[in-house]
Amino acid sequence: MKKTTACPLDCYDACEIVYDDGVLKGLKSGHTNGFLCPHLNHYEKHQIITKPRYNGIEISLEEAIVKLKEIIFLTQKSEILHYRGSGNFALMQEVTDHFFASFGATLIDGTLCDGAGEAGIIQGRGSNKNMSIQEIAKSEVVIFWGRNPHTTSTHLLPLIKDKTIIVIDPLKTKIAKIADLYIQIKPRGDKLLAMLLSRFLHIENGCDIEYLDEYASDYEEYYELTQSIRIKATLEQIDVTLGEVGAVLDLVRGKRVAIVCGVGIQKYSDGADIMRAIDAFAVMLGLFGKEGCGVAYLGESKAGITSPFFRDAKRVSKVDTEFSDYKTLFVQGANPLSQMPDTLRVRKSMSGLQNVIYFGLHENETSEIANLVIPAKSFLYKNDLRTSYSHNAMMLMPKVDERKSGISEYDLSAYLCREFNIEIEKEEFYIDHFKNFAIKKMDGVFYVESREEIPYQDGFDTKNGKFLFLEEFEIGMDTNEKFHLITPKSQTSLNSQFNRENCVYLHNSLGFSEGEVVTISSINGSVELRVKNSSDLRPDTIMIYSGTKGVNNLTTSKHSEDGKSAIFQENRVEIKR
Ligand SMILES: Nc1nc2c(c(=O)[nH]1)N[C@H]1C(S)=C(S)[C@@H](COP(=O)(O)OP(=O)(O)OC[C@H]3O[C@@H](n4cnc5c(=O)[nH]c(N)nc54)[C@H](O)[C@@H]3O)O[C@H]1N2
Ligand SMILES: Nc1nc2c(c(=O)[nH]1)N[C@H]1C(S)=C(S)[C@@H](COP(=O)(O)OP(=O)(O)OC[C@H]3O[C@@H](n4cnc5c(=O)[nH]c(N)nc54)[C@H](O)[C@@H]3O)O[C@H]1N2
Ligand code: SF4
Ligand SMILES: [Mo]
Repeated sequence: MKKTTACPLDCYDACEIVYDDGVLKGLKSGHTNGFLCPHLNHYEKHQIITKPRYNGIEISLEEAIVKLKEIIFLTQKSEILHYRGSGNFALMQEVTDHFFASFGATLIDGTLCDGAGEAGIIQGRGSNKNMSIQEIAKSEVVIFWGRNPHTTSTHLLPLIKDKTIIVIDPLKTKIAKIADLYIQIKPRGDKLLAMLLSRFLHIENGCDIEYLDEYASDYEEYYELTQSIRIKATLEQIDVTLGEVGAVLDLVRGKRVAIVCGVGIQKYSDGADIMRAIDAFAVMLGLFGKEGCGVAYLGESKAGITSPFFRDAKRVSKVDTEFSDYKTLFVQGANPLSQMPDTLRVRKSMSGLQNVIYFGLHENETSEIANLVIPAKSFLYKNDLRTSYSHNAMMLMPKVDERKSGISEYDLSAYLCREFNIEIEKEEFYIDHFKNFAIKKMDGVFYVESREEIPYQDGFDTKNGKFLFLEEFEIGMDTNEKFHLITPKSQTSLNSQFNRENCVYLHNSLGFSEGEVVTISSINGSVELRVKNSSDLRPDTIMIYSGTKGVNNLTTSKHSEDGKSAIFQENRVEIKR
């Protein structure tokens, strides 16, 4: 029998799916027009963990959850850490927070993903409300600024066919190759470029003055700030020409423009300021609150919804978690030994743990070191629902089939709550709680009620309703001779799930042979990888995809200045034969 559900992965598109007797297909009438990406087309072919194990020996699921109970019982509450990742993005995944927080364990906060950019957005606008895919469809010009749509947002592609496309990215992505204008900027140069664009827009009388007077009255002060930038030296530093700056302005002036940003721009300590400077350029153009205009980023997929699972608890950052402060670590839907920054630190910090419990679908670096492995049920075999960052719908994800192996997050939490005398409601109670934030509209689809189709129509959510421009900034670029490292998303994996990449990409001109093994090193560590040559990179930049084993040996566990976020592209690297 056909049943409708939605993809649970942490992806912009949040596809609706029809499940028909073991076959997954995109829902034709859905937000994503009926096609799924390879991750979901091959979803059931990826090997998953079916058998629980303790100290390497297979045990039954019943034995595994009893073992989990014993471990929790025998550890002091203050020595238990619950670490949840974004392997499954649906709302019921958080039910384990309810148990662990009520029990008195420590939980995590901070982010490995979009936090720096989000902080910059909130500083400027007072809130983080996203431009939806439907609004991007109404624009005339789309600027892909540190976003790679052929890999991470394929459902945007049919919507932008006839539009003017500008791409700003150090990597010549597929979209860059077909763009009307492509700027191969130096990594981290975006804040300065955005400020220069604002400055020249003002010089050329291109600002939307009426809009600025009403919603961003400090624009003259901001213009003054942009005047402190030395034009020639800065353009050289970010490797952009004056002609390119002019070309952007020529293409956007008077047009409905969508600036589609990704996480690529903000994997740096000043990621918040970078995002805020891009937002400011959009404000100077008067792009907010209008149809087909605005800035799209990841947004907040849970905007307008309060979680029934939130409890006060001690929380530590997932960016630099000191695992050695704990005896028992419970990892759910995450692979911290690969995806957290500074893997060598993480591994050392985890080495003193008495118990590592891995609760997930696939084997990976973290399941490898776990002494208790509990298989989860995939989204097809449990009840859930989800919202998205790229549109405002709420999608139901009912169980579409039965599978004996694995346990759902709800069932595991309900068991633990029962054993430790913690109250928990029935599963339907929580599903209904979430559903109550949505209303069914004319098209028969549930939408999160409080989310607006076009946000910021009546100004911003700051105290005085006006956009808050940067008042000071640091250049953020340096003269370091080492290579820039970029770590974008791969087409074949979803971070460390599915088929992971295993190479380092170098510019042809560097003279390395295809397949040669090189050592890449930073102040944090090193990794050996095979070379793939590419002419799509800048000669000063090397690329290792997110999810590649060992990539995070190279990255720092420092936080972004704002937003409690990891900064995967802060460190410079060297290449050795
Ligand atoms: N296939 C696939 N899809 C995914 C994922 C995946 O792993 N695989 N991951 C999902 C997740 S968790 C997320 S957060 C999203 C993220 O999706 P995106 O926002 O698209 O993120 P990235 O691929 O990290 O970076 C996007 C682009 O930024 C560029 N970039 C890097 N540094 C800079 C810079 O300094 N300036 C500029 N202007 N550009 C820069 C990169 O070259 C890349 O082309 O994707 C989601 N979708
Ligand atoms: N160098 C570098 N590092 C990065 C990034 C980068 O761009 N560069 N990107 C960062 C970003 S944006 C993100 S979001 C993080 C992601 O990092 P993580 O949150 O660690 O995500 P994944 O690597 O996808 O691991 C997800 C795990 O969830 C499990 N899983 C999947 N579905 C379920 C389920 O239903 N239940 C349970 N219990 N488990 C499930 C899978 O088996 C898998 O082990 O990585 C970050 N790390
Ligand atoms: S990973 Fe993204 S594009 Fe692929 S099916 Fe899921 S939501 Fe759609
Ligand atoms: Mo992410």
